[in-house]
Formats: sequence, structure tokens, C-alpha cells
Amino acid sequence: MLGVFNMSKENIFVYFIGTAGSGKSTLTATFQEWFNRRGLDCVVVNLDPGAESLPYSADVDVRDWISLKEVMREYGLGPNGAQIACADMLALNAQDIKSSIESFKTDYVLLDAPGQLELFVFREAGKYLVDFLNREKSILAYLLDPLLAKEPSGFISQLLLSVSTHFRLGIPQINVLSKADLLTKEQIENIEKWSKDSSTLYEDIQKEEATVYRELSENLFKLLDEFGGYTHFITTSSETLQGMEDLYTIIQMEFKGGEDLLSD
Ligand SMILES: Nc1nc2c(ncn2[C@@H]2O[C@H](COP(=O)(O)OP(=O)(O)O)[C@@H](O)[C@H]2O)c(=O)[nH]1
Ligand SMILES: [Mg+2]
Repeated sequence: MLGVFNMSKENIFVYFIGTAGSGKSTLTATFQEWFNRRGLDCVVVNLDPGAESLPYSADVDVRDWISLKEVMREYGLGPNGAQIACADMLALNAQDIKSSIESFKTDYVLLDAPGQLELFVFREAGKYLVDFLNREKSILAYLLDPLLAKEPSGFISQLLLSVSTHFRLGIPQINVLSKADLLTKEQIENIEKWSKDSSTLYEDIQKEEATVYRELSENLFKLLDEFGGYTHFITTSSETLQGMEDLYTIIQMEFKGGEDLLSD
């Protein structure tokens, strides 16, 4: 437990989580760049043992301890089985990851989760790692895929995954509509409208083709609407750098009551 005492009290862990291809690694890189441009310090951690190439240079990289190719060879597993085995190994290497992070002195730790959401969220190792590193100082940026979120039922399915992630990991969570540059202004305004006034989302679901899936969407909507607040999101783009300030501000508000590191 020595590490706990070494760790800076200000250390904040930001996990980037979302379905494969939602833009986690790219947003991690962009947010790191945004930090650096402002003279702020952060440590970037790659948690994906299967990552072939990364858009940032990782300060801490699980591939130093876990290799997808080696696991495939050693245990005679195919790529899918090996991904699962590697995800579970994150727990075995939690102390290595923690010690490595602690060797940097920093306020922010940005963690890029494995490509496949379920490997981190629905297996034990992800939750274990969040607890082990410091649950109290952790926040999750949940990436909503814009190409799915632009349709009412797609938006609902993305929110459902976001809510499942929240229930599973139980730490503060920010919904992030990523790759906003891929959507038209109208599409973004539409999603914002659903987010601000959920009755418009319900109306638009009802305009979709009448299938059993529409009925399912309506029922899922009612479930999500009952809990409230889950439709809120911020919009980001790694192309235009939109949303970085918003992301930073929300994180600051959560942990520092709005006190801005930039003004130090
Ligand atoms: N246009 C656009 N493409 C993006 C953006 N962010 C990521 N991408 C692309 O989306 C793909 C998946 O991104 P990646 O960060 O690897 O997703 P991950 O699997 O969630 O880590 C890549 O081809 C990225 O170049 C963005 O803000 N705008
Ligand atoms: Mg990635």
C-alpha cells in the first residue's frame, strides 16, 4: 500500500471509454496536446494490450507487461480469446501500472481504455483497476459514436451503453459526443435538442419505422428518462479541437469545485 502515500493528492484519473472506433485513443491524444499547449502536465496511459499503433506516445503502456501476440502464442488462443485473457491480466499488472504512474509527478492521468468496451467495463479487471488506482479521484469520459447517435434509436442505444457503464463502474461520468466534425450542424442541433428536452427524443423515436425495435426504443427511452440526466453530453472533435475546454472544465468542477489549474 506504500504507493497510496506517494501519490499526489491532486492526481485525477480520467478514463476514456466507448465502443471500438468511437475515438478514445484520438481524444486521449488531443486532450494531452491541449494540456501541453497550456503548459499543463498530464500522464497518458495506454490500457489496450492489443493496440497496434497509438496517436500519442504513452508515458505508461500496458504493452510493456502484456503482449497480445505473446498471449496468443503461449496459450494457443485466437485474437478474441487472447483479448479477453489480456484484459484480465490488467488486474495482475495493476501494481506495475500504478508504480509506473507514480514515477511521474502530475495532476492528471489520462487513461485510454481497451478498444472493446466490454473488455474493460464488463470484466472484473477494469473495475479492479479503477479501485486500485483511486476510485475517489476517478472520472469517466464516455464516448458516444456520432454515426450511431445521429438517429433517435441509435442515440438511445448509445445512452444505454453509457448508463450500463455507469452502473458497472460507479464513478462520475461525462457523456462525450465525439468526432462532431463528421456531423452536420443540423444533426448536432437535433441531438442537442433531444438532450435538453427528452420529450422531443420520444417524439422522434415515434416517427421511426414501426417495428419491434421502435417499440423497444420507446421502452428503453422511458427507462432512461426515469433516471434522468443521462441524455446530457458535451461535443468534441479532434479535428477542430472543439470541446476540450468543456471537458477540462467539467473535470475541474467535479474535483476542485471549479478552481482552475490554469490560474495557478
Ligand atoms: N473526423 C474525425 N475522425 C476521428 C476523430 N477522432 C477519431 N477519429 C477517427 O476514428 C477512428 C477511430 O479512432 P480511435 O481513436 O482509434 O478509436 P478508439 O478505437 O475508440 O480508440 C480513427 O480512424 C480516427 O482517425 C475526430 O474527432 N474526427
Ligand atoms: Mg483505441
